[in-house]
Amino acid sequence: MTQSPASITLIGVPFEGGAGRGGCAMGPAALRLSGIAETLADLGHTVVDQGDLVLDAASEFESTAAAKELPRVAGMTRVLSEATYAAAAKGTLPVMLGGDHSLSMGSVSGMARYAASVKRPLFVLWLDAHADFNTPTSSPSGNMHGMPVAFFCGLDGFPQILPAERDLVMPKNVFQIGIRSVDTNERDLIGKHGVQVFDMRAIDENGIAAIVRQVLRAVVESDGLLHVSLDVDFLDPEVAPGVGTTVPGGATFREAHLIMEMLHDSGVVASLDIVELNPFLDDRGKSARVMTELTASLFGRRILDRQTQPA
Ligand code: 6HN
Ligand code: MN
Ligand code: MN
Ligand code: MN
Repeated sequence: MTQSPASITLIGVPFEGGAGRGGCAMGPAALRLSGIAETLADLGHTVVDQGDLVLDAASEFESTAAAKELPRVAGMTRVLSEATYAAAAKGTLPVMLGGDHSLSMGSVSGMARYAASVKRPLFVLWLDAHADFNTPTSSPSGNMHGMPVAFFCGLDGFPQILPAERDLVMPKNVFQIGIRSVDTNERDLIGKHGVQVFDMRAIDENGIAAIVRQVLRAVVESDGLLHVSLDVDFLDPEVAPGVGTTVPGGATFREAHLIMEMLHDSGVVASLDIVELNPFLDDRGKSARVMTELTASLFGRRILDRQTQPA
């Protein structure tokens, strides 16, 4: 867990096959250059960087307009779900250095398997401008980085990438914050399956702290594990321009920072994805540095020795 000194496994996922444009494959290198491993080690954690995954396409699939680069996405999903499960099963906290958001098909599936093995429910906190709840049937783009949540919740419309008996995440255990861009069919799927979405309006009306408390309460009450998936475009483009799918009106650095501090204090975080960083679009490393700063707060960097007050 993030609270006491943790053993952290950094898993580089230099993958951009799920995105509509190139650049995310350079994400792991930019995150390393911004000092993510050293920053976490300085906080007292044990950090093992296992390097970048070697990714191969799964040749039994075909790329289609509805699921672009499916062979590569499927191959990555298989390798990463194994790597994530293995890192968690040996008692470490996996941190995925992405890579586009399709990688959560693998990381969250691996964590779902791990959570089932220790008989605890898995919750997902999705920090993103987008819901990423499309399926190959609903998607207007065919880009699979818009589909990971639907995949790990087990929605219809995907080919069999992982074994049929794989562990899934219940849509009601998925909490999304920061959402401000949802496609028409995707909105219907969200309503039908009961994903818990807090859009930007909810943040403006309630404040971020009240929302995060509600999420953490749900996890703690059912003794769950929490996977955090942080998309660069959760943040406002002025704060973090290094992403291919910017949407105006995003979270401020202060809001994101407070989320990370509250997550740390909760002690329930079991794994983290850092995704969609596109160094080719970044402004002199600004976004990579912001992601490393936020990760440091999630792992216990604090300004004063003061913890989140109980609700
Ligand atoms: N991301 N909803 C759009 C689509 O193509 O499905 C955008 C997805 C963006 C994905 O930001 O991780
Ligand atoms: Mn995303
Ligand atoms: Mn996004
Ligand atoms: Mn703060």
